[in-house]
Amino acid sequence: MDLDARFQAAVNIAEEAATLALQFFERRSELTVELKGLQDHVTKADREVEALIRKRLHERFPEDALLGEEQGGGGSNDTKALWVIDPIDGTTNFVRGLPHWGVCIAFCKDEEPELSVIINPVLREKYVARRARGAMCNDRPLAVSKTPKLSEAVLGMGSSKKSPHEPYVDVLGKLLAEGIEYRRIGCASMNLAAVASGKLDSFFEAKLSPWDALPGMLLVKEAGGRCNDYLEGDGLLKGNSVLATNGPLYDVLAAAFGVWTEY
Ligand code: LIP
Repeated sequence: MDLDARFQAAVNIAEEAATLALQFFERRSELTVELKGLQDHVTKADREVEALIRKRLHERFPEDALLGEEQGGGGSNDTKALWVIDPIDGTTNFVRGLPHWGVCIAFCKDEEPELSVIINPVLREKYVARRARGAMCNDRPLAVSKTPKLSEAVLGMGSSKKSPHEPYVDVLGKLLAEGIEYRRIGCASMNLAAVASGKLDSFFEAKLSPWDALPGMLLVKEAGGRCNDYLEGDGLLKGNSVLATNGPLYDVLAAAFGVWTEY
């Protein structure tokens, strides 16, 4: 299987898709915003960007399976060669004109993430990662932070209507008592890119889909970070929680958030 060809194709396709997404972003007042659920938005931009990515990937690698936020796919028997696509991660930010959103593509071979690309065209940031070959932003190597303790940490936090809000409030209160600062960016991939870049020390969200999680988690791992095993318990099909850290903070945060999963 030619992973080098797939990596270069993913970069080129993500760049073309990000250009289209940015055109929609600049004309977002013309978009009709639909609701998939409470505070869960979708527009023509999401659908057309995903359609473009799918078209280009199928043209190049017709034998590969595709799993995307808007069109689905990727059944349990499609794990040998699977593309995972979020055409616009951070749709709520996108429709409101906030800059924290990204076009996300990852490729998994036998359920092992091999490569990922995340592009934020507003901030002009292109993140790439290859398994066992590192992570970069705009061709510069990424490295996680070295923050050793919670009282010095800035944590990324995410939540949605996919999970009850009580645990989020409860655990956040306990962490604030430990001295943390936190940021609520509203886009999983941009949180994970910030962890990989050393700008945040960790990111947690109780339930995320694979297209939100896998591209950025590979970035964090390849930048020297430590993450939970997202794919355990059939995460690729059912989703899972995400804890991505700089390493030194993993155990204390896994203990704090571990209570979360017992709710
Ligand atoms: C979003 C994630 C975010 C989560 C939202 C939503 P989308 O992805 O990036 O972390 O809290 O509920 O899932 O739907 O904008 O691609």
